[in-house]
Amino acid sequence: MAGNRTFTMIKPGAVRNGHIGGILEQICGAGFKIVAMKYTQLSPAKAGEFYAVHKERPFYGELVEFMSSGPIVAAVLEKDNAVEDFRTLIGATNPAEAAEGTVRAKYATSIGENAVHGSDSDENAAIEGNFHFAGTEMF
Ligand code: 3AN
Repeated sequence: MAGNRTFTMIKPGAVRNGHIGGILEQICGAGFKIVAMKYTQLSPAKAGEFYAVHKERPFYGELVEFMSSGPIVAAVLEKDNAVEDFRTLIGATNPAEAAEGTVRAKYATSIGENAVHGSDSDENAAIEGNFHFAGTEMF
């Protein structure tokens, strides 16, 4: 994937709370184009693999349990400066610190259940997109 792409997941809490439509509307309204998307559920093993970088963190078990607790929406998004602009759109990891109007300020309920994931680098965007999608599923 090129540097103008990022990867996101609408997390199980936001899906359960009925926010898929509101979040997608905000993402598309901010100028992101959806180049891949699926509604799916991660197994605990898959969630653990996705968040392997956090394995040593105290919240890892809780994170894996939460991320595999229900369906998610996974998507690859395209826009100039996608990674940085998307992280600005979603706001800080902790919703209490997220700027007003950001996705996490509007839809997150806690630092653990923070509504959406957004890649933190072009390199990780490519790894994470390829983790969820085959080349034939990205347009
Ligand atoms: P971000 O998703 O903003 O890049 P990271 O990479 O630091 O944040 O954390 C990955 C995920 O781990 C977060 N989206 C959040 O769900 C969870 N997480 C981070 N910090 C905590 C924490 N202190 N307690 C519980 N969960 C956390």
